Amino acid sequence: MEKKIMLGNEAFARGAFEAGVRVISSYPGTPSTEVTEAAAQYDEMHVEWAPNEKVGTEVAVGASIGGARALSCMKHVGLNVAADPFFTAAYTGVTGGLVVLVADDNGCHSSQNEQDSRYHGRGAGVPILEPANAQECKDFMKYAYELSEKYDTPVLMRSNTRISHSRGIVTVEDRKEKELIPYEKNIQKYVAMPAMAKKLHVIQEKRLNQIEEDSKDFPINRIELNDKKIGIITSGICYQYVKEALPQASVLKMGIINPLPKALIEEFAKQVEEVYVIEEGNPFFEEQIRAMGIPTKGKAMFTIQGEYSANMIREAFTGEAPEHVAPQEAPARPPLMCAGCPHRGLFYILGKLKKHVMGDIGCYTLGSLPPTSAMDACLCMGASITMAHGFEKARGKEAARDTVAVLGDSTFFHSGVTGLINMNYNQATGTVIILDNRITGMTGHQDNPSTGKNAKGQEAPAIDIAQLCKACGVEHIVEVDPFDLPAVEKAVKEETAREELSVIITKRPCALIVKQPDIPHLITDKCKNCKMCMGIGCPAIELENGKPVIAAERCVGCGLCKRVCPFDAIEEEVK
Ligand SMILES: Cc1ncc(C[n+]2csc(CCOP(=O)(O)OP(=O)(O)O)c2C)c(N)n1
Repeated sequence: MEKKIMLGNEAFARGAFEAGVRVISSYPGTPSTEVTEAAAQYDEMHVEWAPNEKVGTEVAVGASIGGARALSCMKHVGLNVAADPFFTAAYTGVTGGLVVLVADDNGCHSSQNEQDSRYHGRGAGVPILEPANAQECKDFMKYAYELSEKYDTPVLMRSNTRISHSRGIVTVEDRKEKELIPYEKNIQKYVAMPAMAKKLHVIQEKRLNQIEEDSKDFPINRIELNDKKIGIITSGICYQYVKEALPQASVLKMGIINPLPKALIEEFAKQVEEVYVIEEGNPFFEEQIRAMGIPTKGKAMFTIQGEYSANMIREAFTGEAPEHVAPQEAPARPPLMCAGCPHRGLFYILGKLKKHVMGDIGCYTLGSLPPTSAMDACLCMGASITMAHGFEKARGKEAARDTVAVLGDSTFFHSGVTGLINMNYNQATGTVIILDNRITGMTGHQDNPSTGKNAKGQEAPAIDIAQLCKACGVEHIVEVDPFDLPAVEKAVKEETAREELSVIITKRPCALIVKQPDIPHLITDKCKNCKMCMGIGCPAIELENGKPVIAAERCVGCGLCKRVCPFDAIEEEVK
């Protein structure tokens, strides 16, 4: 059998492939994105980017009803968007095996919160599996499909940044093709209306109780008995930290984390002197284990915020300071818009015009940082448009003259378009700015409904954003190049002054997909040190002896600095 070094996310994709999955529909979100990207490499599976997680999950449910094994992947906040189909699919159950994979972001590396998805799985009443390394990512995936079909339930596969983004050795096997399960109409099971749902809820509860009873024999849980003074109950990445920090301790490593394998927990607790629960995030295990009447220690020694580490656990148990500390803190590298980023021109103008900006989630969220500091709020995907609408309804039409909503192309399709429909329907007068950089930039360049390519890189129909806005009832739609600063300024001034709903679409591809002319610029003697060029926040411009200079190796030659210089002091470098 072949062994490969794989990212946790690649191993999840491999697991889906080997399990005979036929349909995958996901929305990108760090740290889950690479599962779908890696899955798209396998010709045997239909893999697609959906416009959002609700759509992706519903597509997977439809594929399952159609008799195929199916998967939908997302980041933790994506599960909020998918919660509607997810909670009810937990009642209806499945035909082909159905897995929803969610990757949490303990430590908020790339997210707006540290939401703990285990509560969604428990709330929905579905089994949750949590692997602890890349091999388990693959193996648990295959096991999840068996459980899903055996117990007639969707399974939540829970990962997080460290599991998804760590590499490990994985033994790969062949794909086992699964025949499509014959389709039979079954309205009692699949039409979730009140009369059916009441009965389905009873079935769901029974199935969960059955899983709990059977879980003591699931091969994905194991007790590792060592020194019996310390008994640790853990799962996922924390298992790895525990093994490194306290190799002598006894451990119950859970692979199924909802329902908890209670019989195993009781058996383990009887064998050790003291039970400790080590879990990142909320006291999800701890509260349930305490409710079983087992005294535990856990959150009192640790925290609900951020990530744990082997050092942190070692210190908590032994009081010893970490053995290996990095000699120096790495220099801080705050996130920045890339050199040549098309979003920069718009934020420069919005800052200049001192507009209130209801922001959204994407590369452009960085417009909130100095020097542009041109964002007032950012909540969740799609909320720019709806917050701007609420702001206008609270403060009156005059507020809409000073306020814009700003969001990207992928975010517009994800959940912005419904907000725009609402604005038109409820007679808003504000301005929405859609930053069309032809890609889903923030998560690493996934295609979306307007890019003309699908998840496999093949040609696909492209939706015209302006036409879509028009169909939503917006009469005033302007398209501008965000690097044409006078045109952007004119558009923002004119459209915000309007007493009707308007949309500005800034069109310029992401600097990382379209190569710029690449002629570095330099600042000549004409410079009067007014520092206007510093105001665009370009990572290629820095101060040297109090004067701005352009670092040639970072400059991509976009020329935006040249456009803001009032003294014509910036020129293309002549080679
Ligand atoms: C519900 C939800 N799903 C996924 C994400 C991850 N995510 C952050 S920004 C973003 C899309 C950004 O693309 P776009 O709107 O086109 O802006 P760009 O980054 O290209 O400027 C995604 C998918 C998220 N934060 N929330």
